[in-house]
Order: sequence, then structure tokens, then C-alpha cells
Amino acid sequence: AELERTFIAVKPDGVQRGLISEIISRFERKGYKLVGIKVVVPSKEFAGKHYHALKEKPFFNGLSEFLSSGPVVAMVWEGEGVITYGRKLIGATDPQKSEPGTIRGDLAVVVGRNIIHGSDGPETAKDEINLWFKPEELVSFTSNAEKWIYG
Ligand code: DAT
Ligand code: MG
Repeated sequence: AELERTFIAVKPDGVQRGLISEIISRFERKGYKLVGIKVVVPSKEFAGKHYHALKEKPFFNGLSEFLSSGPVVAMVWEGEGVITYGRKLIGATDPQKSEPGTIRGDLAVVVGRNIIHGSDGPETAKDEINLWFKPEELVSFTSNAEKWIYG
């Protein structure tokens, strides 16, 4: 299996609502591999770095404040097509527009509390993984299930 990796985070609302295992379970059952995970309370400055592409948006300050308001579960998931398909599992940014069956469609109601973050492309995936994780915090291993997932 190709070593594509993406950054996924359960935001403070998802953590407070007890949705960590539900979210991990959806990625794990799909066949993706968890190669890094930690619980952190990011500073507002760090949250601003994470969302730097949105710094001109009117909601940027509130967004950075919200991401830094409590524990976040930061993860790196690996697998073929995980960046694009991870976004499909997550659903549209606005939960009012997310399809049922997606994480946001099933578990969230408003855009400001949409419980999960996922990298939106190969460049942001690389940048976000590097921002949140040191190389030694990530593992590389072959799962026994891989031959049954990929053939
Ligand atoms: P996504 O999280 O789907 O990648 P994004 O990168 O455009 O979406 O925005 C990052 C987060 O900012 C999003 O998850 C929730 C918040 N956000 C986006 N648009 C918003 C809006 N119009 N009002 C309030 N918050 C918004
Ligand atoms: Mg985004």
C-alpha cells in the first residue's frame, strides 16, 4: 500500500461530546492505518498557524479561539487515497450540507462546531503533519490486515 498520509483532528467539540472513538472507528473500519495520535490543547497562536490559510476570514479569530479552547485529538492516518477519501468520510464543511453517512452529516449540526478537521490536499497534509507532529512521533509498520484490504 502506498504511503499517503493525512492529518485528522477531533476538535474540542468532538472531544467534549465523547466522539473520539466514533471518529477513529470510521477511519479504522474503512481500512486506514493510524500512524500517530496525541491529545493536545493547542495555544491560540498554534491554532492560528494551523488555520493560516483562513486568516483573512471574518471567523478566523473565533475559529482559532475555538480550536485552542480544549483538548484536540491530533492524528495521522495512512492508506491509499486517504487524503481525498478522508474528506469524503468527514463530509462537507457545513454539516447542514453534509450527506447522511458522513461524520459531520451524522454527528454535527452547525459549521462552527463541525467536530473534525481533515487536510484538504497533499500539500496541506504534509504541512499539517509537520506542524502537529515530530517525525519520531509517527510510526511505520505493516499491518497484518493489509493483504486483506489491498489484495
Ligand atoms: P474544512 O474544515 O471543511 O476544511 P475550511 O478549511 O474551509 O473547512 O474551514 C475551516 C473551519 O473553519 C471549518 O471546519 C469551520 C470553520 N468555518 C468555515 N467556514 C465558516 C463560516 N462560514 N463560518 C464559521 N466558521 C466557518
Ligand atoms: Mg480546511
